[in-house]
Order: sequence, then C-alpha cells, then structure tokens
Amino acid sequence: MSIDLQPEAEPAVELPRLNRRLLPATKSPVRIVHLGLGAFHRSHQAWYTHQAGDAADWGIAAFTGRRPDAALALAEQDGLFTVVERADAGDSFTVVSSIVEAADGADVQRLAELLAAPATTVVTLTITEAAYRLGPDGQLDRTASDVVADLALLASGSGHPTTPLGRLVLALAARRAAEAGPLAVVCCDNLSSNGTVAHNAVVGMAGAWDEGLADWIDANVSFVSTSVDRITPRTTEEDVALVEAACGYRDNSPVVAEPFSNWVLSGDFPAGRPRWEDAGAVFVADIEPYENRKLWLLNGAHSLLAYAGQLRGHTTVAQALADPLCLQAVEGFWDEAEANLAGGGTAGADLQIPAYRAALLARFSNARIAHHLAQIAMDGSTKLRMRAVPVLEAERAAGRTGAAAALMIASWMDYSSAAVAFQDPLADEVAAANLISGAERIRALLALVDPVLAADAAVVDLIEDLCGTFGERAVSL
Ligand code: CS2
Repeated sequence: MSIDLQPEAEPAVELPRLNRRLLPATKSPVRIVHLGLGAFHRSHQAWYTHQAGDAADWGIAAFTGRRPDAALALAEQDGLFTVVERADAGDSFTVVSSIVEAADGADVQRLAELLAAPATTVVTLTITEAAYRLGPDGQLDRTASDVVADLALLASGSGHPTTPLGRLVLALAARRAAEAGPLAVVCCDNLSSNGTVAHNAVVGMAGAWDEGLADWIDANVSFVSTSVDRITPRTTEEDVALVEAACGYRDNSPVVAEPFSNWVLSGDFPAGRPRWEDAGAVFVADIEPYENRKLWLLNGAHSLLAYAGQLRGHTTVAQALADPLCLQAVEGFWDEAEANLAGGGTAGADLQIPAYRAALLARFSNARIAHHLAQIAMDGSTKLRMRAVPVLEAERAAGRTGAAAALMIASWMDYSSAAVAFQDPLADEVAAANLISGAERIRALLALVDPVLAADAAVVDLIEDLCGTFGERAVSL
C-alpha cells in the first residue's frame, strides 16, 4: 500500500516531521517483538507485516542491538519510516507503520515486560550471523568472552546482559514466570537451518544458566526457519533529502531497498502470526533447498564480489559485477553451487536456477542501488562458513576441485591482509594468522573458517595457489 502524503498546511519553510497524524491508520497493538532494529528489518519483516491483511492486529516493538541510535531516530517519528523502493526506472515511496515501539536494546526490562505479555506471540531476530556464537559442533560456544560475561550476569541476578542471546533468554525467563504461554522465535539471519541455529544458541544459553528454563523453552518455543531476501544498502544523507523533496515531509530514517523481496518460512506459530502471505511470504515444509539457493547463489556471489571487487578497486556491487574478471569468478562459483543444489538434475530444475541466476545478475546490476562492498565484507569468517564452505565440500565430495568456491576463500584471505579496516568477530585471530607466511598462513586463516578443511593439505595448496588472483592492492575503506 502506498500512501500519498502531502503537508496539510500552505507551503511552509519547515516541512512536517513524519508522524502518525499524517496517516489514516491507528496504532496496532504490540504482538511481535524484534531484536536487531536496522535497515534490513525495516525493509523486510516490518514491510511484510505492514502489508499483511491483518496488519491492524500486529504491531512490532523493535529493539536495537549495540547502539540506541536507530531507536531514538524512529521514536521521534512514532516508529514511522519511508521505504524507498529503488528500481531502474525510478523510486516509489511507502510509509510503513508496523513498528509501534522502537526501543534501545539495553532496555532489557522493557523487553522482559513485552515477552511476559500473552499478547506477544512472535519474536523475530536479525542479530547478525556472528551473534549466535555457535562452535564448530553446532552448539553454543560457552567459552566466547561475551557469552561468559552474560552467563555470569544472569547467574548473579544483577545487571543486564549485553548480548542479544542473553537478553532474549532473560526475557524468556520472564515469560515462563508469567505463564504467558508458547510463542515462535523466527530467525531472519542469513544462516543455513537458521531455526536450528537459533534454537541451539538460545537453549544453550538458557541451559547454561537454568536447566529448567531450557526445558521450558524446548516445550513452549517454536523456532521457525526462514530464508530472507531483500537488498538493502545503508541509507545516505542524499536519501533523506530525496524523501523530503519527493514526499513533502521530513523523515530522518528512510530505508532504501530494491523492489524485489522474498521470504520463505518453515515451522509452527503456536500462538498465531500475521498473514504475511498477503505480502508474498511463502510457507513450506522443507526449507533447505530455498535456503541454500539463496545463501549460495546470492550471498555467496555477494561475498566473492565484496573481496575480489575491493581488491580490484571497486566500491559497489554493480561496479564489481561490471568487471569481467569478477563476473567470471561469480559465474564459476554459481556453476559449482548449481551442481550441488537439491542434488542438481531434475530436482534442481524445480528451483528454477537459470532464471534465479539471471534475476540475480539484473538485481546486482541495479546501479541505482549503491550497495557497498565494504558493508558485505564484514564478518567474513562467519559468512564464508555458509557461503563458500558447503559448496567447496560438496564439490570435493563429488571428486572435483571446488576451485571457484576456494577462490572466494582465497580472496577473503587476500582482503584480510590488505584491508585498512578489517571487521570480523575473529579480527584479532586473523591479524595474528596474517603475521605467518606461506602455507602455514593459509592453514591458520582457513582454520578460523573451518578446522576440518584446514587439515586437508590439498585444499590448503589449492587456496594458496589462488591467492593473488585479484591483485594485492591495499584496500582503503
Ligand atoms: C549481504 C546480505 O551483507 C551481506 O552479507 O550478502 O545482507 C544481502 O544483501 C541480503 O541477504 C539480501 O537479501
């Protein structure tokens, strides 16, 4: 639904700030709690909720992660914001009203209060791939320093947890105490089997604190897996000015996204959910093929372009894709990924891979979306585990080299030593590995991504040979 908003008064020097008086809709009651209020949540889950036929029944209370800024900016305009859909042909503007409360993630008391309310039946998460803190065994890494710190805080009963997992576990304890009933946790981060990942992380954290709570969560909380998709670059000052000029109101928090969006979900909602299918969401029994298609083809190509592209001096996805060397690398990786999607062959045809690949080329080439490679490059050690490693393993299991998937890992390694500002949860370990030279460096870096692959000398050799493919220029961000 697009709303044509015009300032009511005669042309004024100061435009009205976006506010609910400008909208026909009344505020929906909070029934969804979101952790990870950022641009992607707003262009995706908030957008789907806004478009649902029963949107009037489903308001979102969205909590930020590390900083309160996004909540403060949104709260100033009643949670309202403009989604700018940026197509090749031009922009269109929609005011989204599903976020009815924007809160600082540090306000754990409010989070607990909302989860203790029976009206809250859905919790959605975009807390980043790295925040689930799972070790190589797929279980919570109880030795991670922030996990240790939060567990100590939970055990002492004083002070507030600082990780999203710690905060969620504390709030779930409040729901259990209030006997507020079951609910669904919907993971919207780009991880394979993300419902299982969220389950293991949350139950792992709860169990390390209170076994009874872990049992209660197992019995009452459904972890829904999803595949989420909508390219959403960071909002710029120009975007803010553009909304002002086009819409006639001041919005300090617009979000720009491509017109395409996709949401595939699998799992139970024991206490109800919005009719997201009205906005095009799809509910399936087996999510894995959709998940892999998106994680490998879209996100895998993104990571490859992020590292190769920056090494070649490019700044955005569209620029990198226009470079024949980068495009060739992407096509090569897609060929390897495609061969392993849903077993290839006829099952693969159901996923309409050729059409999906063609659509991706068009989406990535949308030069009006300035999707910065530096934004995608972050947290590579975690992202590569989902984007490169499964394809490399599948290729090798099939008796092939997996050179195109290995090239993604090699370009990450080159980037890790070239980037001026390298951001990663394992940045210290990566820096230490980069002090080593030769094959030992490759082995040490690879061990941070996947210890099993690092023990395979042939893979280490392959990656060492591929390093330097895109040059070794210093990457300044
Ligand atoms: C990107 C994703 O930053 C990244 O790692 O690959 O955010 C990507 O843009 C989205 O998954 C698109 O749906």
